[in-house]
Amino acid sequence: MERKWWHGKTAYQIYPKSFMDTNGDGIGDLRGVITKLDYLKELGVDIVWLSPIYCSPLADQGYDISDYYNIDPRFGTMEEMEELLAEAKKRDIHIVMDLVVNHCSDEHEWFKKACEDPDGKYGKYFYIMDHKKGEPLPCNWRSYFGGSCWEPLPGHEDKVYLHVFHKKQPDLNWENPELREEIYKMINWWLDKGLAGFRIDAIVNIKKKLPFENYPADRADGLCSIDRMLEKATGLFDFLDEMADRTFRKYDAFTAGEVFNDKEEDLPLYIGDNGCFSTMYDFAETILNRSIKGWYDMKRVTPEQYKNTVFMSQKRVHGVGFLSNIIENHDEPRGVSHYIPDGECCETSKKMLGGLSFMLEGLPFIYQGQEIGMENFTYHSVDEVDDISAKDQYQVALDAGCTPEEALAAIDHFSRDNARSPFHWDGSENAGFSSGTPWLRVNPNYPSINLAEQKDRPDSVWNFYRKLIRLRSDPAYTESVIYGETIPYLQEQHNLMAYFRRGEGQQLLVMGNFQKQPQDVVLPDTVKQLLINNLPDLSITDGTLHMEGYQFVVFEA
Ligand code: TEU
Ligand code: CA
Repeated sequence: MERKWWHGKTAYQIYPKSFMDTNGDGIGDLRGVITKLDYLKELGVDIVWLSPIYCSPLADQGYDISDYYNIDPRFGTMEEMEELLAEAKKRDIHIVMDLVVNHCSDEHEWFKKACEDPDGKYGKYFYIMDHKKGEPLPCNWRSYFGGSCWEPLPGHEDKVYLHVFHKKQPDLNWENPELREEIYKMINWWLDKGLAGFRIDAIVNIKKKLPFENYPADRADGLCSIDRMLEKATGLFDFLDEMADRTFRKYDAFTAGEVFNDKEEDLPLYIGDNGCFSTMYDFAETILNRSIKGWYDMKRVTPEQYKNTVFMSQKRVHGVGFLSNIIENHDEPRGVSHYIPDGECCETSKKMLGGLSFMLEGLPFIYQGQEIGMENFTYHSVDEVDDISAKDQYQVALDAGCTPEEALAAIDHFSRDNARSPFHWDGSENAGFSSGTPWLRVNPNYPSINLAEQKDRPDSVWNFYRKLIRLRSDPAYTESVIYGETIPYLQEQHNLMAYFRRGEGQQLLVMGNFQKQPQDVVLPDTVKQLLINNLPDLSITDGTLHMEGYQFVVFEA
């Protein structure tokens, strides 16, 4: 595997709408990001991914872009974006934007023109099909956000358009070379501006299995998951390779693919030495226990499942490429609320989870607030929900026969709002996020979980993350922490997640006691110096480590 400049870095995802509001309108903005660059530097971050800030009606919080070449005024101006790039550069921070090109907004001028003249140039930018009222739709795919993925084309009763996400996110037709040219031009325009690269949204969806056809229905609505189509689609890499050649490769840009539904044999094509992306997220743990029925039917992930799944991913990728490791992002519950059993979420367990994920092979992405241990919040009513996906899943649960309380409980845990509530800067009103009314409810636990409280407290979650980042960037440990192979240790021992990172001439041992109860662990006799411990004490007798509940340690070994 070829070594790259970004392998030893630490990345950080900003969800701009909820990061820092500087003008009191309740919406986080680019000025807010600029004012927090020193904070990111202090934490030790090298690469920053900004969720979308392009012009957008925000039907899906910016993942519905109406103008790829401009900044939404709610987030700021192009001048501010340029200032951000320049200020970040001064601090040696690389800025990465979201590339959302499976679809655009229905308010993008391409779609408006397509509605004016479906048979003209722009009609061919989308998937528009003839459809007579009362006749079956072109296919029975269910959009990710619920309902059919076909919607009547505005102004044309006899036509429908495809949207695999929300109806305000019409899919772009990648089969059309003219459309692809538009996309490449736009990507290069941004890279010319000095952008380091992109996180690439929902990219597997750009290749459709054509012609459209039905697959067996998997719910009472008669529709089927998009997954069925993705399993059958072939030829994705023709598009991805062309895109990489025409854009990323020319700039040596950093790219992180949001890849779901990947086929086992495709890993090298995505992230191998000549792959189309630099890296892609490891979602193996993220998708554990998902159910075709919906969120209401999803079970919690056990520590054993977590461990075994992570080890499988690590094995699969070693020597091939570099995955990106996360415990959460803007689409997922807060990692600490999801992977740590209910009632056991505390600073010690938060540090353990962060440590276990951070010490793996791959590039760690911290999602804003993760570094202070932000948690899910509790919904009191469905009216409090903003997330379009959660709204749909509430209805899915009701349709399946859940009571309103059960349906609320399902979205309470999985709603994307959990991760999108504003960042807790301090204990002042609105957690120091905004002087106005925040666009989304601030988690009421901010007086106890906030950055100001944690910064000067040496044993805080925040200071623990800093230690992890420092270890990653310490050149003395590059061969083990960055390039070492992950070798499970005592994998059979229940609720113990332990592994070696074995590299040229050096080895580390990483261990987390993934339960509330203490447990004893026999240490290998190679164990040397202790590098990290999430508790003040360490108790070893006769080569056995007595681990407290959720204790996490890293040794040289
Ligand atoms: O998410 C993509 C996404 O959620 C699905 O593509 C994914 O395949 C599915 O959940 C797996 O089961 C991205 C963004 O991160 C999200 O915020 C957007 O809403 C979405 O794309 C549409 O742009
Ligand atoms: Ca603002």
